Amino acid sequence: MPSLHEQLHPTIRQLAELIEGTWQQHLDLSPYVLPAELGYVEGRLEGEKLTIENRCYQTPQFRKLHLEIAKVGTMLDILHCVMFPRPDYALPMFGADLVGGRGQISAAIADLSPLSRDRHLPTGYEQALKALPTPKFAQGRSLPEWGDIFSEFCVFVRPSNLEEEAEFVSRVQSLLQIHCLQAIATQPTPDRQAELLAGQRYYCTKQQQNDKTRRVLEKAFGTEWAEHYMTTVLFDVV
Ligand code: BLA
Repeated sequence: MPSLHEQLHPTIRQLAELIEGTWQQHLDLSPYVLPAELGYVEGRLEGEKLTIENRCYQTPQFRKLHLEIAKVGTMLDILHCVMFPRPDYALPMFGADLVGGRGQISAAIADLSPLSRDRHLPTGYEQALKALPTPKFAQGRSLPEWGDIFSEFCVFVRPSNLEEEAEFVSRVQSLLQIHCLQAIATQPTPDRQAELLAGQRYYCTKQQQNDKTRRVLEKAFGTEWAEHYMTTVLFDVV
């Protein structure tokens, strides 16, 4: 059996490798144990096999680093990644989602989303993000109505060709590099824990409203399983 990684859309596989490589390069990773039975799962969606593979770590700054790849038969390849900060670190939430099918990526989104009460990114992040080249994509997509969690630096596009796919990968690489370097230079602020926890709850509650994700999971695994997975693995509220 070839591994799931080898069967993925090349851009999705490239991004998965880039994310894991960047984590290994900059962060002090230890294992993060997922709830039982949820590391590798298989279900069926309209006769097609849905396979999900999870990679999870924790670090001194992050309570959970989650990289998930999923494949629905030959139709749909998905990369999902979220970096959940420990609430005593005033860090934003990194999130990325790449959804592709039949050779075409239909949705590519990546952001560093603020969790603080004032909904601003820390100054160091703002400066570094403003210094990046402005990404140019022919087909920008508009955010769903739950998308008020994302920052002004969020990129949400349908890449038109291979150059734009590469441009998206490069943007994610920049976001990850900024995030890792800022995070390891950040001192904990335990007095802000309640505020940051509330920000993380708000973020997760909004992401749980993504009906497109929910529908895929419900069709393959049922309503209850989808709810459990979305609230304990994808966007667990601490
Ligand atoms: C969209 N997510 C989607 C779509 C699917 C999934 C099928 C629709 C694609 C399209 O409109 O072209 C499915 N995504 C999944 C599944 C998983 C997944 C099944 O992660 C997991 C098993 N979603 C995230 C994260 C972000 C995110 C971290 O998981 C952002 C940081 C965003 N996905 C996101 C957004 C959309 C989307 C904004 C578009 C939603 C819409 O247009 O209504």
